[in-house]
Amino acid sequence: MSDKKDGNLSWYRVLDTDELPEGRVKTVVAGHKSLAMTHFDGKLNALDNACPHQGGPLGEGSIENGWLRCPWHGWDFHPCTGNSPGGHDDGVATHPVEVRDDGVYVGLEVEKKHSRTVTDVMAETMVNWGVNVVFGMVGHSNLGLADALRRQEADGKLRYYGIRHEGAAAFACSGYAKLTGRPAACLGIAGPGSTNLLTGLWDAKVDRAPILALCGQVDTQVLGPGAFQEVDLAAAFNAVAAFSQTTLHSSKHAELMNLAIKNACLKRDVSQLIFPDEVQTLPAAADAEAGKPDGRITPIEIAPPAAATDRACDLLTKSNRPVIIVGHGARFNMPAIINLAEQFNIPIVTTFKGKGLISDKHPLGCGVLGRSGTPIASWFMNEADLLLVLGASFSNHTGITPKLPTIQVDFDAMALGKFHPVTVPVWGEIGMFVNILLDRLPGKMKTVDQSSEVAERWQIWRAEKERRLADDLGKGVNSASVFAAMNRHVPENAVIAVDVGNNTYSFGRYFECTAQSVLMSGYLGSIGFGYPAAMGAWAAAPERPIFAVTGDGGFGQYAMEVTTAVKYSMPIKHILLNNSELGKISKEQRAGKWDVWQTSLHNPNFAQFAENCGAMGIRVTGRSQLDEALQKAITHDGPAMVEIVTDAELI
Ligand SMILES: Cc1ncc(C[n+]2csc(CCOP(=O)(O)OP(=O)(O)O)c2C)c(N)n1
Ligand SMILES: [Mg+2]
Repeated sequence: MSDKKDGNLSWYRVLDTDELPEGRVKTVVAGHKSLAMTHFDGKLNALDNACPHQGGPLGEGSIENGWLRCPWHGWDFHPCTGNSPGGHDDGVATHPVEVRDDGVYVGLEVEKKHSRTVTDVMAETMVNWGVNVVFGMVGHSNLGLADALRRQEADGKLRYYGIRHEGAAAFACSGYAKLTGRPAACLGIAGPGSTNLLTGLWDAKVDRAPILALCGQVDTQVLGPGAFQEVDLAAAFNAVAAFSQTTLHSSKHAELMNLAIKNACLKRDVSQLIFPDEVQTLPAAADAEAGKPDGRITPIEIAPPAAATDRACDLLTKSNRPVIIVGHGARFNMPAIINLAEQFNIPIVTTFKGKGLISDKHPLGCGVLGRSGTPIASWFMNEADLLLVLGASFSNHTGITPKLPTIQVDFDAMALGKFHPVTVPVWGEIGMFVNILLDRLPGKMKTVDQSSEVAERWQIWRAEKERRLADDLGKGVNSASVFAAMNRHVPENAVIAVDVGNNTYSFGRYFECTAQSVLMSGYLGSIGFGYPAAMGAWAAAPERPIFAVTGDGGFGQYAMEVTTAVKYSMPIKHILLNNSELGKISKEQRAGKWDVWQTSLHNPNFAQFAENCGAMGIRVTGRSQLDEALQKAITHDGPAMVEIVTDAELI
């Protein structure tokens, strides 16, 4: 629509001259204003498009017996004057209309310049803290906040991705944080939009990933009795949020955002801010300053207590066959840890969540320990005389033995000796601790060189993997072949977000990492994580190749997010193992002597589905097609799915 200024009026072209027939009403938009245009008694009229009763859209009403009737509750207004019958004073305002040669124009008062709101101040605070990626869905009860985010986006300070299900927003933020250690924000409306965030928030929480949830809420004056979409969000988020506050009229708005982000970052946990609708657009005080992290956040490189490091050094110098076990908590300390391992000939195994923290090609890298691991890692743990556990949480899945002398280092005192006593619990930052060892241990260690054993064990395992490549029961591709093909094609600097299920266990077992980063739903173990987490990884590291590995069951939960990847040109390469069942559950049912029940899946042709969404889709039914399919997907400039029909038995 063209827009012409004239004195204090802006003139907007809203209709073609013959567009609206006599006796009809229609909604038009002029600038940021919605109007009900009527054609009555040969005259075109522009009325405010909100019934004074409850804001009903008069443009969607009808003209009956000479009156414009509100579609919601039947209030009447004169179609030309906007007056109500009987001369009551609750009519609607009208605006000048001109019929010109090129169309119908409405004159509106020149729009006032946007005045800064409290949510503007909070959004400015977010970006000052570096929280500049938001995944979410806009809607009725978050539009004021959304507008503040939009303004940051327009200034190039924030990126916003509109997802198809808020659960994907929270998983995307979790993936973002697991990769970077920094929070992103997820946005939902009151009620269902916010409750949809919960699973992803739990995922972030239990894996110690910082995350910020921004939740719309109904107006404060209707809080309580159970208004439309009113859910007590503080109560609903009580168990998941380490920090949760409602933004009020009288809040210190910048400070609330400061605190929310500070809590998320330092506790590596969930922060939630709730925004009642009308608070979102309150004008900010003239002198309101945005918050910032300066002076609010401490460096975290604290040294462990000297007694603990002394005991740890003592044990290490007496050990002949120590093994280092690294978990996700050591993700950002690997150069120092690998340096330590190399100096003193210490093999490194990882937890599943730590997969890839050391290259499987490194002479001291022994792969993943536990249920999703290789026989190499467990062999070295079993042969060790001392375990040095860095940033791992002793999950069942990993199965770190309680029988060996153990030094455990963690930033969280509660994580030390979590399930059983350890010989030396060391409370402190891993990087600091490792640097102390690098300082103090030279000349004192008497470890045997285990690198030839590492090579030998890998050789045995690789030969076994090779033998499995040919397995074929005529029911689909075997998993060993899928991941052998990924080994040939996935770039070294890729990020791989995996899901949950047999597909993921097989990935853990067969894929060999070099420098790839692997992201997963560790402690929560939620299916559906893989694809949205890849979206989050892309937002964090768009320069890296991004992969998702999922099964058909897990992907089914967030399949529509392929359209999100297409919309925002996220070039995610999705490897989908389609075995037409909840394979892991069938296996569990068999192992538990249950009947196999309700695990079969009725699937679409996923590759065609991806194509329908605007992505590339390739369906692979035999292992000879794997190389070409992967190559094609990887070189495709955009999101691509390789759907592989796999055999549920050959995992
Ligand atoms: C949200 C959620 N619901 C249910 C489960 C239980 N669960 C674990 S694996 C799995 C099956 C996944 O099926 P699929 O993605 O096809 O993987 P497959 O085991 O077949 O490779 C289910 C239902 C879960 N972990 N998370
Ligand atoms: Mg499956």
